[in-house]
Amino acid sequence: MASDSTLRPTTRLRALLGTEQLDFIMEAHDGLSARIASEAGFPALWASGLSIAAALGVRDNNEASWTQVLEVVEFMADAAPAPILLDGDTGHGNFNNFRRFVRKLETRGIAGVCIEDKIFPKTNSFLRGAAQPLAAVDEFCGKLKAGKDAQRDGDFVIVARTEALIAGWGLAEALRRAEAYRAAGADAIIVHSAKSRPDEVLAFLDAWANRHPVLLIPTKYYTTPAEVFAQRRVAALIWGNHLLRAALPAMQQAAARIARERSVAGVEETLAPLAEVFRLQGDEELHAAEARYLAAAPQRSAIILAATRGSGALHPLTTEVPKTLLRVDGVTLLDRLCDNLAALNVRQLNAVAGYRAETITRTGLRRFDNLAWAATGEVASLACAAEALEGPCLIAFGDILCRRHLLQVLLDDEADFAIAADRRIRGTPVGTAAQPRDLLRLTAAPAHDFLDAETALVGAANSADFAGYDAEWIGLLQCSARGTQLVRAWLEEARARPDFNRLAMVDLLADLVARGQRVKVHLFSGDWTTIESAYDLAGASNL
Ligand code: SPV
Ligand code: MG
Repeated sequence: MASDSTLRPTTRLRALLGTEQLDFIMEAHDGLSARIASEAGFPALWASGLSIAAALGVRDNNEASWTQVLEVVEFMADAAPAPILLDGDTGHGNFNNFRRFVRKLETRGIAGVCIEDKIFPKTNSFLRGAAQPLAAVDEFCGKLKAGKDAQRDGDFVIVARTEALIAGWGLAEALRRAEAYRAAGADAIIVHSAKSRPDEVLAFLDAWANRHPVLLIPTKYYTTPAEVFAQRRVAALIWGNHLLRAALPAMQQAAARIARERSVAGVEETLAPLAEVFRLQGDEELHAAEARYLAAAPQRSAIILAATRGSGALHPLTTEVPKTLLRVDGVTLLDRLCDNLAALNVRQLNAVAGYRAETITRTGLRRFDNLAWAATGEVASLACAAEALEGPCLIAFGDILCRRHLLQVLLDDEADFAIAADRRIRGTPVGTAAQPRDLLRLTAAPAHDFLDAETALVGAANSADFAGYDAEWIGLLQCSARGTQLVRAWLEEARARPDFNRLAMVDLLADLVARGQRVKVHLFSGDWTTIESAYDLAGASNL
């Protein structure tokens, strides 16, 4: 019954105290050691004050505050199914502090607490034990009663530990105290001893005559066979500090050897493999939970059209590289776009290269070459990457610079076709001829030009005459899986057109709309630019 994991930890610990058989309770001091002890099959754990303090790097003198202890035992309870009996030292104050402590332990899933009849701040029983003052019996009994009255779960266990033998007050005093604590409501008694022989403990057990459950901590009289205690119907033996002490030489030897050898190669095979660390942390459960609860990450891809050298105005800058490799603040347009897309979970990045194609070598970027780049347009370039048109896909110009949120809005859009547009059509520097732009006509131009908004496309063209247009295309087309297939089919069909090599992406957009496809338009204000001149390049830093 004690190991029935459907029962509350409190109920399991209580049952363990009541059985005829001798049980073994293992020390643990953090979540990891609690899990290890629990896996080893111990039906309950002793959250040792000594070990918790040592693991925290402090002394067993109440140097760790009671709230810090609470934090530790909460990790332990979360990590291990076995019920936890906390070494509560002296109860962290008087009756009032103790009853509050009991309530808090219950909320953290702790099954029981043991308090000892010493004075706060206590010292470990094996350090100058004979010099340690004991609490007044009445005061300690009041503390036990307050704890029992405070517990909300009737099965929560409170163990009273007498230090009468440790302090050298003798058997009669140990018996007197144990009886007083039993009468005050303690669920079990611990009589502690620092002797290497069990005689005084056995004398206690014989006189006690099993009138109430007893637990022992045979740290010093460890050579006594457990059978001796089983015969006297001791409820449980607590192995008080052994996992902590097992870890110490392992850590010390590994640390010394690594320092000495200036390498970890020598110790590697003596260490737990990382896989064991992950197993103990429960990674497998998380992995399974992710499959259940996390939406599958969308398989996003992008095709970047990066074949152009750029207009004549840029030629002094693009002698060696295509336009997409021009740098703004030291980073190429292509890298910046790819980095942003990668940060937005776009896994498959493709680019169509043309002019100086061999200079596009970014790792992880799949390159398609448009060998006829000098005589063809954007659509012909896209057709070179037709086989990459699979699943949701973003088609992007390689010469744009835009803020990441703009990409995010499009990538998150599940419409078959979604594009980004700027309500402000970029001007042309004074004294130069008006440059043709990718212009859009929209169903309804929003009232404000400073708010991001959403509308739909009516028509599109590359034109130097802005009249009748509502916005400029930002050079980004997000297609759903279905949209991508439609684009692929459209490209197949378009290849037969006599003007195929001259087609621009806006022609594709216009044709989609003409065929009744809805092209959703996200309107932005600024937050992007294309590079068409050294003037644009200089201004791009501001973005
Ligand atoms: C502890 O483990 O912290 C104990 C047992 O209280 S002993 O160290 O033996 O006092
Ligand atoms: Mg202790």
